[in-house]
Amino acid sequence: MDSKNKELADESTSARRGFLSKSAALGVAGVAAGLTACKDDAGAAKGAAAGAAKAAGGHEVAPGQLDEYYAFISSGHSGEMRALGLPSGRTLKRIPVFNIDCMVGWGVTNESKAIMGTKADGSLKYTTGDTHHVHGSYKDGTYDGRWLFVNDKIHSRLARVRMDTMECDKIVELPNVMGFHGMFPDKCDPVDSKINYTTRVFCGGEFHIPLPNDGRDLEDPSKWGALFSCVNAETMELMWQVRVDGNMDLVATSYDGKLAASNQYNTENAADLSGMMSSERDACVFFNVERIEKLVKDGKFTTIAGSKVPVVDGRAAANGDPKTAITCYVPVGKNPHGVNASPDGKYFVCSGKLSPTATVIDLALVAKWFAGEVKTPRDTVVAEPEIGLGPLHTAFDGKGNAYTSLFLDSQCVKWNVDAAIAQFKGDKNAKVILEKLDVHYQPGHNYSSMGETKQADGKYLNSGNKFSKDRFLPIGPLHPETEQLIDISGANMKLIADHTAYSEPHDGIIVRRDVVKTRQIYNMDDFPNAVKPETAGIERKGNKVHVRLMSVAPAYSMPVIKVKKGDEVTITLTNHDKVEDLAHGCALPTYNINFIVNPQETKSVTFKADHAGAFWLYCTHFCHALHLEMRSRFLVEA
Ligand code: K7E
Ligand code: CUA
Ligand code: CA
Repeated sequence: MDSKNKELADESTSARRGFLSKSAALGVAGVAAGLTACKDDAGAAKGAAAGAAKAAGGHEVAPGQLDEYYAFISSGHSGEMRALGLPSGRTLKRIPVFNIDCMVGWGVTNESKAIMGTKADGSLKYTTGDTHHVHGSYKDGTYDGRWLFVNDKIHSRLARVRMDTMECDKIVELPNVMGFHGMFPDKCDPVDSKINYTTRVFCGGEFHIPLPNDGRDLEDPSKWGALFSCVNAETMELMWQVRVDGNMDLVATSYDGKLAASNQYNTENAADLSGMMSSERDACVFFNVERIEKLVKDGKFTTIAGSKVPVVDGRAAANGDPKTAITCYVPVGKNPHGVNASPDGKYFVCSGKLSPTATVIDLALVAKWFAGEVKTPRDTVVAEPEIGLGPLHTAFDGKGNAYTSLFLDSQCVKWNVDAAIAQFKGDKNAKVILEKLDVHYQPGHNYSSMGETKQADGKYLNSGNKFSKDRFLPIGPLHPETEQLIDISGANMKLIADHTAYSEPHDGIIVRRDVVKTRQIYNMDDFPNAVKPETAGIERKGNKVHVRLMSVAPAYSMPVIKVKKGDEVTITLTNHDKVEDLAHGCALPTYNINFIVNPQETKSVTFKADHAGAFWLYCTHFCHALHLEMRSRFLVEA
């Protein structure tokens, strides 16, 4: 940094302090009051905890008090992930993943583009996304607070979000997969039970395609196929893929790490609607993870075209002997949607969609089938109760009850798993259906508090409804979705709140707040390109100009930045403010640049200075009473 810049930085710091102390003394500045309040957040959180407990029973969380749970949800074709507080339903954050977000600059900065993936010319490879399923990483059967994973159905990508910063840090594209829909992390290693945490993420491919999809077999869909993929959770690289018969939809994993499964609505391998509905039963396909990895290790795999990922054959024809099979196709109700693991680790429940049933599959029996001790895959089914019309997804309360969304009935049905098993065995007095509650309207996923962990606590159930119709003030043709919160702690389900959601959340998880440990301020040294006083300033190499900028409220380190028309300009901005919540923006008119930097964070952008003139580089994020004055002149000489 040249001495002038340093002077400016020092000056702006002291100017800010001077301003703040003065305004605080006068008692006029909301900024100053806010900053002071931030410092005592430990005490504030304690008070809020007591308050939240008091508010139990209702969904209202009084001002200044904190929610008991986070909900992390998908957003469908808006391409992001969202964080809400429950029970209030307050939106806490939109986490851009596959979409472009000009508030934070996701898809604008060099760093986010590198995560999203670029073409040779540096532009984004994709600008659209379709997120359906969010799941957290596990340890010992419950969330470890490390990562969230989310799928992109359109471009078959898996993304990872760090839970400490709630930002996406990696995205991988699955080769030879189209319509990557269901996804679930594993909870344990299949062989080494000491590895009792997530190391793999399983991904189901929904649409069958020519393999490879290079123009061959266009007229013969019977030759097309779908792949089940495994991604290394740490490196986010592909480990292996399995070719299956039919398609895949949702994915579930067992607590012992040995099994993963996907429901299949197109066992017919059909290419049109009537064909996909032609069989009376479809399937839930189970994967024997240990055997798959043994095949891969022994080199018994192929690869597809340019991909190096090992592909093993999981089709029924290649898996006739259960003792060596890597897949087991369990017949379930027609065109199922959804497969969910019960928190006691014993069962997977697969809903019928076109059959009014849910199929309960006993995982111990699946393991026995793989050992050659069970006659047919269908013998692993221990219950198949009739529960209502259009059953899709099932959540659990940890007390033996299941809650299935009924799309056609617009209801949530509560049923008892043990009673369903007793009924299946012939007990005519078994009371399977406990209650049906109307939801508004046409529910897709539902999900319960901690319900996909061993710590399912049976407090809340969220019903994500696809149609809201008359539920909210009209806003034109496109209605919001309804998210409805149901209290499931008592004998009866109680609908306690509606809130809107912008289209279109599918699945989510409800996580106890103590699981989530966030960082409020970055470490400057986490960013190798951080701009420090000694490196700040402008550097030219031929027509490449690097502007190394620092921000300290309410100024950037350079009041004037001069470049020449035609230069390739990189602006790297490090926010030197250390105060929690003190982010700055960086917008450059005409040049389509807009991003923010959080405290101690560094981001960069690169662009061609192809318009001569004066452009005000200004702060977009309200940071200070002199926020509007926080701007520098970016001068492009003709
Ligand atoms: Cu049912 Cu994509 Cu999980 Cu939508 S999926 S609801
Ligand atoms: Cu810096 Cu607004
Ligand atoms: Ca079917």
